[in-house]
Amino acid sequence: MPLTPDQLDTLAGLAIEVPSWAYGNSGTRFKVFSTPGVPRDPFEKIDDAAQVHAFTGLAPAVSLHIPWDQVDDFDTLGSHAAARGVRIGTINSNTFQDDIYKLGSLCNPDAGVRRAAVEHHLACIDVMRATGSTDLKIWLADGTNYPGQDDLRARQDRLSEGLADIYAALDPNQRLVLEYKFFEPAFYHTDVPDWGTSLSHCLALGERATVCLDTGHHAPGTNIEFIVMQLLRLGRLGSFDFNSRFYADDDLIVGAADPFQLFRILHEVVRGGGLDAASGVVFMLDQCHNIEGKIPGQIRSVLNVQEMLARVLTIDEAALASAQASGDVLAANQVLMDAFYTDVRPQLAAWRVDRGLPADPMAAFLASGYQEQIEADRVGGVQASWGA
Ligand code: PSV
Ligand code: MN
Repeated sequence: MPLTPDQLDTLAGLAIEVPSWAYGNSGTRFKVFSTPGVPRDPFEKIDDAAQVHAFTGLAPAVSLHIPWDQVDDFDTLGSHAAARGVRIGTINSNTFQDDIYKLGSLCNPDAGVRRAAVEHHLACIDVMRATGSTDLKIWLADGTNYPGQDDLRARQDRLSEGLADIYAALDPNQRLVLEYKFFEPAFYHTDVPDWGTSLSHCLALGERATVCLDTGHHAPGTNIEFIVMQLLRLGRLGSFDFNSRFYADDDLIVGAADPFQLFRILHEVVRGGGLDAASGVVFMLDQCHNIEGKIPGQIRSVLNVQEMLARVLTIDEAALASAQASGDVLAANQVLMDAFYTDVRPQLAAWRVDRGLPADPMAAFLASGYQEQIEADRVGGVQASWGA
């Protein structure tokens, strides 16, 4: 079924936050390859992110990582973003790169280190105040490598104390978003390994604490759409970190590894009201482009989300409900598959043209000369890279 005008309007509400770190160099522990024209500071990262929005109309916000994106004056960075037609989105804290955090941050056995980690989050809240950002996203690298290394339960108690201090410092219009990950960099256990742990802490903190679901942070075979459904049902899905993976936390382009999984996830988003502005669900990308172009990689990513959402919107929900009610297993499955195999691309191209956007954003960006320009202009200085 083609998309109806109403469904196209729903699609128009899709806003994706792009991560500042996607524009810098990144790699694996084996090698970080250098790409000409890569930004040298947060201002240039915003410039590149703004290109993604200009060509797709899908990416009005840029997520920052502190201290990677530390600047002297965040008011100026916020104005720079506004001048480029985008805004600052989620602020991500980083307590995983200082030496003091070797044994953890909020869960560290040393009270002084725990205090430093809380202070870092308070500094992030100041950045939010300066930039108008409303979400503080916390992902902790905390965990242990060896059984017996530390007291699992004591670490949870320390975590809950630290989170409470941070939550108490938020302004009424700000939220805390707690991201979980079942492994890495700790290999025996992590302190926030799953959505249940994240949710328990959020419930204890208060209603402005929600869960961040990074699609790459689950064991292979996990039914992620079930988690999406449950968190939406409980009103605690704060945000997505979209990416895709074949093996571990690969941070590849969303929808590249398993498009059908993205379709199933987005179906639960739609069913659970996650597209409504009132739901507060933030659609963020958390990706790195190690070998492909950074800006084209981000353009492809936001288009993948839009395209898969459009396919979801073509689902004949009435036919699905009736097949489900009558226990017709194959008919119900067929309704989903028909939508999944619907080619919405020509309709999306026409929809873009109606809104003054290029029919083919990727081709338009490649023809724009922007990439050649930044390669010529950005000489000297130090290129930004993952962790810098
Ligand atoms: C951790 O793997 C993570 O998903 C967190 O969201 C970090 O902020 C991000 O990756 C850093 O790339
Ligand atoms: Mn993430």
